[in-house]
Parts: sequence; C-alpha cells; structure tokens
Amino acid sequence: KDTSSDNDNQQQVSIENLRHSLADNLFYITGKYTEIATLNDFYLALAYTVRDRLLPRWLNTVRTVTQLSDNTKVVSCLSSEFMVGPHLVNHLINLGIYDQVRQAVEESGLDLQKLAEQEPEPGLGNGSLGRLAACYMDSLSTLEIPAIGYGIRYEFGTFKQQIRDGWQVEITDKWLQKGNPWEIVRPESAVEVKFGGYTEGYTDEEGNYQATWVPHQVVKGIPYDTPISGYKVNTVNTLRLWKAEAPESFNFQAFNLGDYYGAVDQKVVSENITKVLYPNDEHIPGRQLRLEQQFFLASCALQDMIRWHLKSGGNLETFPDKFAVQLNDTHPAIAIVELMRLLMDEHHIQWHDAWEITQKTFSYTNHTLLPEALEKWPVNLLGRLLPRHLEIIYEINRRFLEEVRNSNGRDGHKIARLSLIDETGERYIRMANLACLGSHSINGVAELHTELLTKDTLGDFYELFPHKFSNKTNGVTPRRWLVQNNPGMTKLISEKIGEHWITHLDDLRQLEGFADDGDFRYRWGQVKLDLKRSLAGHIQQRLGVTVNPESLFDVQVKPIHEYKRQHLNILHIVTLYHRIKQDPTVNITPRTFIFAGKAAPGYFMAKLMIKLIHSVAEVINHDPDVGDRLKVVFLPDYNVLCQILYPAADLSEQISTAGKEVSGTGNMKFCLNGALTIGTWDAANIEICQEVGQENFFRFGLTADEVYQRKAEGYNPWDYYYGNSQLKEIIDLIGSGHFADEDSTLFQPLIDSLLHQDQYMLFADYQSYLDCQDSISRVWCDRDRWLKMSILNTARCGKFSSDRAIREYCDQIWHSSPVSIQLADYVQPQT
Ligand code: RUG
Repeated sequence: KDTSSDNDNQQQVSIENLRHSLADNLFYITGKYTEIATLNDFYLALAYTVRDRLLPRWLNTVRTVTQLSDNTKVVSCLSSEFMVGPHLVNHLINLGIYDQVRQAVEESGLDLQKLAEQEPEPGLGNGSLGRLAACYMDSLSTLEIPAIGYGIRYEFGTFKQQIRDGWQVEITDKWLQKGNPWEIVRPESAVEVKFGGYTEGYTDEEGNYQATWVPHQVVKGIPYDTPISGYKVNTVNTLRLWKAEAPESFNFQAFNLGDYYGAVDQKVVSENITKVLYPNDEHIPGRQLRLEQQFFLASCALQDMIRWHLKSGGNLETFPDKFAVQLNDTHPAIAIVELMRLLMDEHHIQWHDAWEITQKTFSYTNHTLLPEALEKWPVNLLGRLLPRHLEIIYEINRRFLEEVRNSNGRDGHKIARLSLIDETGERYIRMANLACLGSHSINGVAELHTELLTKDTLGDFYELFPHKFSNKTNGVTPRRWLVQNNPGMTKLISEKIGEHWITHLDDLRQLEGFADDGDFRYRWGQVKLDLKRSLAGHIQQRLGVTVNPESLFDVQVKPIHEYKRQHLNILHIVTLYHRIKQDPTVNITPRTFIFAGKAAPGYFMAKLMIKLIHSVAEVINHDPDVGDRLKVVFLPDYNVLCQILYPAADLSEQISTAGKEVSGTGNMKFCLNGALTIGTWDAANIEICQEVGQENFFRFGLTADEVYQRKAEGYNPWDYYYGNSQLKEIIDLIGSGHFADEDSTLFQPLIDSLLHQDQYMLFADYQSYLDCQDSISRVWCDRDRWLKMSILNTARCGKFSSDRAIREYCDQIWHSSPVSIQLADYVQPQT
C-alpha cells in the first residue's frame, strides 16, 4: 500500500497549480473566458481539473488490473442500476484535496458549494438497489479490490418528480444535457450484440450438435468509463456503462431511394435500447425493451471480460479464476445463458465444461421476497428475441430436472416449482430459478430476508443446494453518507477518536465513552440543530412552509409503496390532529413530519398516498388550533435531497409490514447520522436494534411470523375498525372528505383497500404504532436521554458499513484480495 499517497497529494496539488488548471480548463475545454462563463462552465472546468488529478491513479489501476496474474481475481458487478450520486465532492474527499480545492476555487472568486450544486445527479437507478451497487463500488475501491462495475448508460435516468396540486408528475431526467465531464468514451472497445432471427443446427466433425445463431439485428455496445475512487488509496476502479448504437447510423441506400426516415431507422431502433430506465414496480413481463436492455448489458459485459481475459493470455477454463461475476438481482441473470452460448457457440467448449465454468463464475444476490417482483419473461417473447438462448434454457432445464428426478424422486409439484419454466398458465421463464441454478452462491441481504428466502421464496433450491446459500447484510459507505453529507458530525467525531473510523466503522464504538459526557452531548445536539436549521431554511425556501427546527424531525424517506406504509405514518399524524381538534389545549410534542419518495408512474395507490400526504399537510399546516405544533411536508424529487435529509433527522420511520422489506439501507444511513429508529421487526431493522440495543430503538408491531399466522387465521380488518374507536374515527375522518375539500370520493380507493383487504396490515399494527409514537414523544422531552441514545446509535452502527459487507463477499464468495496500486512510474501532466 502506498502510504505516502496523502503526502504526494499535498505536494502535487498545490493551490497555485489548481487555480491554473481551473483557468486552463475553462479556456481550453469549455471554450469560454471568465467574463462570459456560466456557473456550469466553471463547474465543468473544476470537474476536469479534479479528473486530471484522478487520471494517474485511474490509469495505473486499469493497467495493473488488466495485467494481473491468473491468481488475482477481478470482481465484476453486473447491475441494471448504479446510483453513484454526484462525483465532484466525493472525489475531493477521497483524494484528500477538499480544502485545497476549496481555497483555489475561492481564490478564483468562486464558491465550491455553488459549483458542486451544478452537478446533475446521474439518475441511473430507482432506489436502494442501485444505491447499494454504488456503495459497494466505493468500498471495493477503498479496500483496493480490483473491480469493474458493468451497467447501462441510460440517456434518461429515473424521472424527476414534481408535485402539482398534490399529485406526482413525472418529468424526463436529462442528466446528460449539459455534458458529463466524468466519463470517457471508448469506441475502440465497442462490441456487437445480436437480437432476434433464428438458429441453425449442425453436427460437427466429432459428431457433436452445434448451433449457429442467425440474428435479425446487430447492435453496437459502446463503453463509457467513469472513475470510482477509493478513500485515500491509489485504487480508482472503473464503472463501465454501455450505450447502444446502430453499426451503421445512416442507410445511404434508403436515403438515395428517397426514404429519409428509413435512412435513420436503424439508428433510432438501436439507440432506443439504452434510452430510458424502467421505473420500479412497473408491470414489465411484456416489455420487450426491458429484456433487450438486460441482454444488451449481459452480452456487452461478458464479451468485454472474455476479450480482456484472452488478451492477457488466459484461456477460458480459467475464466472463473480471473472474474467473480456478481448478479445484482435477476435483472442481469440472462448473462448465465449468454456465457453458455459464448463458450459453446463461439469458443467451441463442450456443454459440461461450459456449465462448470458458468456456475463457477456467477453468484447471485436476491433483493426481493414479493412474489410479484420475481422476474419472469414470457417464453414467446424470449424465444423471439433470443432464440438460441431459449434453446439453451430448455437444455439447462432438461438436464436439471432429470437430475432432480433421479436423486429426489418424482414429486410433481416440487419439480414444477423448480423448473425454469413456469407452466401454470401462459409459459414464462423464471429468472430467479435460472440465477439459482447458474450460480455457485446465492445470498440474501439481511438475516431475516435470507431466512425467509431459504424457508419460502427459494426454499426448494435451498433444499437441493443448502451450501450455496448465505447471508450478506447490506451496508452503506460512511464516506458519502457521513463524511460528505455531515461534515459537522464528522469533525466532532474525529476530534474525539481520530479518523481511522472512516475506513473502520467499528471504531465508532469508542464514542460510547462520550455518551455520558455532558459537554460532548451538548455539542452533538448543536451539530444536529444546525443541520435542522439548514433543512428548515430549505423547506421554507422550496415549499414556503415554516417549520420549527427545535421540533422533533420525524422523517420517512423511501419509495412510496403500500408495503412501506407511508399511510400508517399518516394515520398517526391524523390521530394527533384529531386529538388537538377534540381538545386544542392538549399537550402535544411539537413534530415536523417530513416525507420524500417517488411512486412508480403506473402505481395508482402509491400516487394516491402522495396526494393524501399533501392533502393532510394542507389542512394541518393551516389550522390555527394546531399552530406550529405539527407541520407536514413532502419534499419532491428526493434523490438530491437525501444528502440533507439523513443528517437532519431525529426519528427514522422504518415501518414496513414485517417480512416484506428485504433489508433497507436508508435505515442504516439514518442510524449512522444519529437518528433513532421507529421500526417494525423487519429487514435490517432487526439487526440495527440488535446492534444499538433495544433500549435505544423503538420497536412496534407484529413479527413476520405473526403476520403470517394472522393471515392464515383469516385476517379481518373490520374487526380492528370496529374494535378500536380511535382508528374508526380517523378512517372516517379521512373518508369523509375532510382533507379533500369535502370530496368523500377522493381517498375512497385507499380506504376501501384498507377496510376490505388491508394486505399490509396497517390496522393490526395501528395501536402498537401509536403507543410507540407516544412513548417517543415522552423520551424526546428528556433531551439528555435522547442525545445519549442518538450518540449510541451512531457509535454502534459499525456493522452497517459497506466495507464490512464487501469484506464478507470477498472472503466468502468472490475469493478476491486487495492489490496495491503503485504510482511509481506516474508522470504528472504539466499544468
Ligand atoms: O426494496 C429493497 C430494499 O429493501 C433493499 O435494501 C435494496 C438493496 O438490497 O433493494 C431494494 N430493492 C429490491 N430494489 N429493487 C428490488 C427488487 O428488484
């Protein structure tokens, strides 16, 4: 490890140098002189200045990694989503040059924060699955593990959320509109991806059946590389995102015949593949474009890795010794079949060996327990788009089921469940089954999740291959989620325990010793209050709502979904409001309820929940009886905002129905920033509670077993409605149209779904939630106790570092170890 890298930086990155580079880049790259440059031009010039400082590390990492000997493994993350977040400040912190750059920027008459705000957030994901992949890339670099992330360069990322009249409106995310200084396009490394057509079989000279795929269409995959720096190390790994292009962008024959649209047809059709990211929770089995995206990513990534491996002198038998390929959910699972095809059809390896290589190469992370979220593709669609792959899937399945029948008997139901083909109605390919079969490792992302996976969702596979299953509880990177987002708290912590915790999060335990120190507690409280003041300013400016920074900031930030139960939170808020209306002098702990999150564009109920939040807010925020005791705000388009929301929260709402959330990572970010959690016994909440201690955690509600049991006994929401007068009054109040200008129909679909089904058991958990919230209000009034609990939450959340998770993946699944990157032959560009 090059421990002198910090010192090198200090010297190489002199303020003077930085100022010159900034001026040069403004002139030579943006082509502007200072007087006419916009803030964005200055941001671009600064980004290039920082990228220049990254390049020696990046190129040395690439060079070292591509020349690694056979026994060093490269971790390859295949993910349809990477939510890397803004790059600029992250690199400044990782390179250890934040202060110098800030000074150079100031001396140039600019403000670093304002420039940083110019950076559009690449919206290349829907939420925490993509955010997790980005945290893992950060940890891989920080731990000096050779790694590459493969994803799609969506031209339009996740939609931007606007709110009009309380309703969500989706706006196209044009994140590339003003250029992207972080990426470098590598057209020389393009690959070709085939689609459609038919297959032709023949028997080779040795009598083996072989197949050729005659595609209908060929698309070019162009890689765009983005650097992912590690914290104060030389490793800068690569995120390689693929863009689809037509091999020939312009058809002159069509043009000459006067068919002007036809002349660019291919270009349009091909480029559509990487145009747009599909929103979460969309019903996608029939969406051909989504399958095209998945296959495009899988094929580009595998061709790239194979080329790299062969070029560095390896042969394909040793491919799994060189690459550990992690499938982030089933979205890239078609890669299993594509690797089989590439090995057999293009590299002439026999089935048995190809299958062994494939299984050794892949490992699969599952991220869902919801049956409706388990991916499946109609056989017809897959066969039309990928005819050769369908043949291979059939053959994998035939061999697998034969083996099962031979060794496990002929339980028809079980065989039907294990089959890669769902034949219960229209025929589908089950991607989770394919991922289980084609991987040597399958993991869940929290202990309860893994337990439920092995018991239920993937229970049949667990029975057959128990050795493949393990748990790897998710983690988040402390660099982005504390050091970058919460400099005040970072400074306070480091003052007491040094900076080692930034890469060894367990060290935060040393803070426990300060929880009883009155002075430390006071300073901890002041840091929080400052953050809350600045969030309050933001709320005022954006929404025109005045909130009291001294009130309890009660925050629920996550995608809007019935199982995440934002509407349970609303039931609590309406209960407090109702108490005030019944007795305006009632003693209520002042609270600011903050919501943020997007609903999938086609998910009506989630959109109605957003409308409900706004309608309730409208009434409560303007009711003189309520005054400033309660305020409700919804912050639109939360991606960018999470940076200020997590640090400013006092209370983190993690209230999913037990057994429905798989892990959550927001819960970890809140805890790291000293928020206390109100949570169900679900997902990673359980592990958070175990770590911080139940006396520092507010637990309520049914367990996953109890949820299951109640449902089995015949859960009836009406029993709760009639059995709890408070609940009945609240539901009736919402149903009456009180929050909807007396329109009693507006929220009826939500009310009906609760009364008639209550799939996510809000009514069963309502009283317990309310009691828990009341006890939170009491604890809040004991400021010393609250602050102590807050400090202990931060002190004890070391387990939830993505560094810990990545170490577990490296040791137990990937068998990959650190490689130190030397900068010895590095020549600094002249500036
Ligand atoms: O909903 C889950 C979260 O609970 C989890 O923390 C995250 C990362 O593991 O993945 C989320 N998720 C699941 N996002 N998409 C899916 C289904 O594909």
